Amino acid sequence: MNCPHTAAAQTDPGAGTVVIDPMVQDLDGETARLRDAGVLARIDLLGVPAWTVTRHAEARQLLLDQRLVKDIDAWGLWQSGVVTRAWPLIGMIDAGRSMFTVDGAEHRRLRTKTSQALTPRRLEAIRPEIEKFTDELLDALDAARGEDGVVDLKSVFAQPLPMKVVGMLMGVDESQHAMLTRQYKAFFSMLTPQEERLALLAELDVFYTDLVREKTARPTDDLTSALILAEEGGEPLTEEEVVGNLKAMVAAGHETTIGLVLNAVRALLSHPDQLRMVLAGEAGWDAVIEETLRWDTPTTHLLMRFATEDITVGDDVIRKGEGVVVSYRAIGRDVGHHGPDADAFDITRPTRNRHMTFGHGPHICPGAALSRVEAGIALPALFTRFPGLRLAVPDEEITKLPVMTQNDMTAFPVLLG
Ligand code: STR
Repeated sequence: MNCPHTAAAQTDPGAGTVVIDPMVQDLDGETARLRDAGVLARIDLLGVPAWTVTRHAEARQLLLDQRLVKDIDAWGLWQSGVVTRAWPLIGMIDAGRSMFTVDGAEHRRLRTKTSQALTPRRLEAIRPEIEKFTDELLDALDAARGEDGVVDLKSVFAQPLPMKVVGMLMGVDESQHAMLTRQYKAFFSMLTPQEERLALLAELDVFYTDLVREKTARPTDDLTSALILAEEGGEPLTEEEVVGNLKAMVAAGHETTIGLVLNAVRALLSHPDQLRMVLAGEAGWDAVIEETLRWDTPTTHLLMRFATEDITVGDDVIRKGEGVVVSYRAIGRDVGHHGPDADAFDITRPTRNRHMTFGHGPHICPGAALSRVEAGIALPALFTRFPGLRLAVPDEEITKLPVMTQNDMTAFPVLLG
């Protein structure tokens, strides 16, 4: 395979290697191939080899294994210069010092305030604001209907809502939301040339650094200001660490919740009897949210962790220095964990709450409760306001964005009824 992305030429991916498609042409097919490739599978990410774990139990075990770390300097292919900043996925790993890239005691130090700010109890305080954003965006949806009645539920509703919420939490002014949406879209898309991606990441670093300096000078009641202030008796985070946490929060809070809301709407519209059950009160919205999280995970693959020692998993050995991806979408479809019908969307499934889509262990998603609150407000509000909501095109015509790690669609054209 001709690989322009790495410094050294890569050999053909070996037999049994699943080549991850940057264009995401057939996500269900690829998810099934990964599952069939074994508990641990070899994958090819744009010419770069890695392991991926495709089963619930083994992923859980690996996510607790301290021999796997997030520090990119533990990666053999990085140390040897085979992988460089020219590789399009590098921004998913080499993202600056933050709770996303550090382990152990330092990780706890970086993450404590964020997780404390996002507990279900603390989130109750911002529920009214999320409801207000939702109502405003539902009005916008109504107003954005074209002559033919069609409106894009993604760009008008599912995308701005999480941006408004994470923007409010972190203290990012509304006037910057469109810029951030545009930049993250380009960051995640495999169609963006790498020089452009590196340039936009540098621009974002300047933007976030300015924001952190502004909040240092004039603290407000947002989480960015809280991150700047030292813990009682503790070491304050450095500017770089606050910036790292801020950008991780905005990127994660924005991108993943779009997927959750849209994937839930899509699942319900293509399973009308289950939608009827929910609307009749025979099943809860929480069941819809959990089953969507399991069945159509917003994060397809989580990059990456590195082995600091050889790690044996079944018949395979992850060698010291090798990279490990967690393929959450395959894990949600684990028949050993969810039963032989794991590929079916079923909100009454007994295991629907036993997914691991937010991860496990020390790095478990600190925004999990927030995303549940957002989706738990957005979904019922949408279907209450527009009970006749339906897709404006056949479901097969909905296309995925060319994004390798996130499960997101190009657009979601609907008729509001
Ligand atoms: C995007 C680029 C950046 O500036 C910072 C981060 C750190 C957090 C990452 C984010 C990334 C990409 C999407 C992630 C998020 C954490 C959760 C989210 C991986 C690399 C998920 O998809 C689970």
